[in-house]
Amino acid sequence: IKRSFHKSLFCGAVVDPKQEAALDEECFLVNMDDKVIGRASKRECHLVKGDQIPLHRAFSVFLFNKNGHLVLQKRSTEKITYPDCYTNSCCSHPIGNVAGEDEENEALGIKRAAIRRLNYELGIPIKQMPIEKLQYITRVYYKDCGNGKWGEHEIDYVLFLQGDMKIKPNPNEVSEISYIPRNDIDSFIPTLNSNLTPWFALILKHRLKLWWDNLNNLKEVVDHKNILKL
Ligand code: DMA
Ligand code: MN
Repeated sequence: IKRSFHKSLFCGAVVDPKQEAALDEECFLVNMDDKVIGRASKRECHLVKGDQIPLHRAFSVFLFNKNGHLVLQKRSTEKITYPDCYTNSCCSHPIGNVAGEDEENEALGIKRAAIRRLNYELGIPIKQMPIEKLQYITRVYYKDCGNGKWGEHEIDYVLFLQGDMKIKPNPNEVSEISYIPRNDIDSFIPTLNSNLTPWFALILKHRLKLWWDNLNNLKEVVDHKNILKL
């Protein structure tokens, strides 16, 4: 397992200005069938009110190198939701103000958003990520109230991507990167000194190994019709 770290000077007592500014981005509100019913700021979409959080559209990228090792990221201390948690390679939301991210045909809008965030969070050059290389696996529904103030309630598009990408993590987003071989995942997770994000924990528990075992045969596991409730 290959790991690389960087230290943050951020103390967590105040809100990081870059993360604060991003709360004004516009996410897509959806119903339980993933039909768009409106838009709301990233702030509104993640604030827990009682036990309610607006349901919105998101994506989770699982990036593998040529050897099939999974890129695991640790979220930075600066993140407002789930800081310092270990999670899959890259996650975010399609954004209303970015042209084309509302395109639903073949999940094109989601794939465009994923390329934008892989470039921003992991520093992967856009040229290394032709859109056809992103494989849309399925959608996952989940809700988690996080720390009671900030949480998640999403229909999450799972995307797989494989290739030897040049990764240069953005320290405002990511504090650590590891490459995990398939056979080491079960022994590696318990050695981590911090929590997993709830969505990564759920996907890991219920589906990831099945999908990973089919990395060279993803057609077998693709389901673009149903939304998996985890
Ligand atoms: C949100 O991820 C998406 C999922 C699947 C939880 P995130 O909190 O990393 O989004 P962002 O990077 O835009 O803050
Ligand atoms: Mn979200």
